[in-house]
Amino acid sequence: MALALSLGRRGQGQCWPNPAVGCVIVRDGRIAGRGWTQPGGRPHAETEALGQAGEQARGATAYVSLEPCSHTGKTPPCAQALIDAGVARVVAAIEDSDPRVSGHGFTMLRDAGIEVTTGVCADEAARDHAGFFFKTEQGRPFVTLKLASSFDGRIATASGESKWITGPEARRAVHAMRARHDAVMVGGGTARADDPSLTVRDLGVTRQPVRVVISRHLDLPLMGQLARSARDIPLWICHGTGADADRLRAWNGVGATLLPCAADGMQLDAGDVLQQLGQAGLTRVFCEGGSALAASLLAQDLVDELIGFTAGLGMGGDGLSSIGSLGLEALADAPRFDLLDVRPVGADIQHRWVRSLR
Ligand code: AOF
Ligand code: ZN
Repeated sequence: MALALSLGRRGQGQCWPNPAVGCVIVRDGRIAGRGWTQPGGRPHAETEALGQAGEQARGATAYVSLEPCSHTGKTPPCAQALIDAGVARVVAAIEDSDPRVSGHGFTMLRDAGIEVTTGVCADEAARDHAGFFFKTEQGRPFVTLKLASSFDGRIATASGESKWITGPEARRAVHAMRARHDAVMVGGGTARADDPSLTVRDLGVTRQPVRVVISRHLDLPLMGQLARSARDIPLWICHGTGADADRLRAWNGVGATLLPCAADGMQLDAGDVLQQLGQAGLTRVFCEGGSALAASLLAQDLVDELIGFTAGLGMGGDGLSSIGSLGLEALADAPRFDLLDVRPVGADIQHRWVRSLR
């Protein structure tokens, strides 16, 4: 199952709106087939592994990181494929949250006389599939917030200088993280200040993550890197319903996808933005700031994983804080996270945190 889980993770960021599943077929103690969900979400992991195993699947055990599907979509159900291949036993990590499948896959297999074991490495599978589970159960994607800052949590000097706070190794680690998410998201302020391209570079990815920019008034540079590449790499802009018609036309003209979202005071409502992104199929979103967007997400308890890169330099209280105002009075109201792991990356420190259930 550990192998099935790690094969499945190869598909993260590549197979939305579907979950990234892994499958290993074992016959007489030897691996006969390995598979994972393919880019775009199909073929499914089981189909891939069964194709490799061929006749070896007869009497074999299939290890799958998610319940095999039971619905007929664009492809026939994986549960049926496992039955037809003559698999004797299926070991699954966790039940599928898709109402078309949820439990029916196991029933189909058992009804066909296949021995089914579930719940193996369920906690790890729940983490790996968190994006897909969030989308099907809450309608929004899993959100990772990345903040790269100085020792004192600043992302720019008072004059706005921000390149570069962390070193090249940390930036390469960020590109690898982008690749494992369906989308990279920034606020309009960051898009204006940094003119980012938000692509994955030097890692040989086949499917670039969608670039998402949150900008209520659509006041973004039409000459920038995002606009220039919008025909080749998806660019989605979440904007307010009152955005200027000429700007809407212009962004439509450069190839951006426009998603109208509800506003909440001066800004877009982060909850509605995420619902729109979930509806559009995204399961895992990697937010890279800036401080205003980070604050809106945190204020609404919408950050599931927090990744910090901290550099060994101090920028002082006149620098821009990585998280904008939260208006907190009591420390008890501060969004709290539990430490997952820490590692040095080049000259910087990477620390990962998960939303605390306390
Ligand atoms: C599996 N193995 O590798 C994946 C599964 O749109 P379709 O027909 O491709 O079906 C998508 C659904 O299939 C998705 O919502 C989820 O329930 C399941 N994904 N199932 O057996 C896989 N990716
Ligand atoms: Zn399937």
